[in-house]
Amino acid sequence: MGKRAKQDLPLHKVIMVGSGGVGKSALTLQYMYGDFVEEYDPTKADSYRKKVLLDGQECLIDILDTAGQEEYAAVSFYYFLSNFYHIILWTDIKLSLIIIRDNYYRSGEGFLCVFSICERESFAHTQDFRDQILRVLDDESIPFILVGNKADLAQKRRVSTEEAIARAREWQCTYYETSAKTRQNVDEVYNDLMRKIKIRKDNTREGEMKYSMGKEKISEYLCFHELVMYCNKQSLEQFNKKDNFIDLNNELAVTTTSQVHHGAKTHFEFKF
Ligand SMILES: Nc1nc2c(ncn2[C@@H]2O[C@H](COP(=O)(O)OP(=O)(O)OP(=O)(O)O)[C@@H](O)[C@H]2O)c(=O)[nH]1
Ligand SMILES: [Mg+2]
Repeated sequence: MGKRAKQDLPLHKVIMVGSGGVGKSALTLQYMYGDFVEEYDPTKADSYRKKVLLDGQECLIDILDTAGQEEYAAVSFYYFLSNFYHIILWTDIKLSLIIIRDNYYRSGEGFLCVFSICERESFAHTQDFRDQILRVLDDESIPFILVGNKADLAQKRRVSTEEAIARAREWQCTYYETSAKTRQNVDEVYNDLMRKIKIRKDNTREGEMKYSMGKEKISEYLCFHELVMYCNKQSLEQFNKKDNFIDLNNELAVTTTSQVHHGAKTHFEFKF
């Protein structure tokens, strides 16, 4: 790779969505580190960044690996909030979770919507994820790929390739079958999504994404018990290194992880 500074490289932001246990983390870790993780450790929210070559050009990929099991996202969010509130109503948390999830989605430039070919329920849930994403972004042309994972477990298949292709055709998106275990189609699916993101940016004025979030829009949400952290670019970069926030439009950070507030208190202003 060349000597170009990391901050000059184009950055493509990918979000992994899908039900719990379908292999979002396993795919991410296989792509990032070339490892397959056998154990199932449900995710709260993790983000990864890596310098990659896409069609001979250096770029950065940012992957946000989300929680498929809502309880896990809720638990981490509860611990985070409980540092600020003594009494929190569960309904507030549920509402806040939806808002946080919506903000996640707004920060994404492309989505991998993953199900397990061995589990029909996870295939059914892809419709919910698709609906949520389109509701938030209001943009049918958002780069989006349907991913049928665990293709190595052919004897346990419960969703046919034809059925998945039919859904992808209906959504006018691409369908891949992957295996985080054998690495089948793992690089291909991330590269294809980055290509779609890049084409879209190239076609949009100065690479500005239509769904970038403005401060005005954020303020609409502040009437809820949402934690939104305003910060300057320097603090954002500091926290970037800790991998525990979501970069929104280069000036806003929202997070559900409990670790953040320890360092963040001095740097961020909390608004409710
Ligand atoms: N055989 C096989 N097992 C897989 C594959 N992908 C994931 N698994 C296994 O499935 C289990 C769940 O994988 P995860 O990657 O943790 O699932 P997840 O979608 O991140 O789940 P949440 O974080 O709860 O949303 C783990 O035990 C993985 O080892 C695959 O392609 N093939
Ligand atoms: Mg996970």
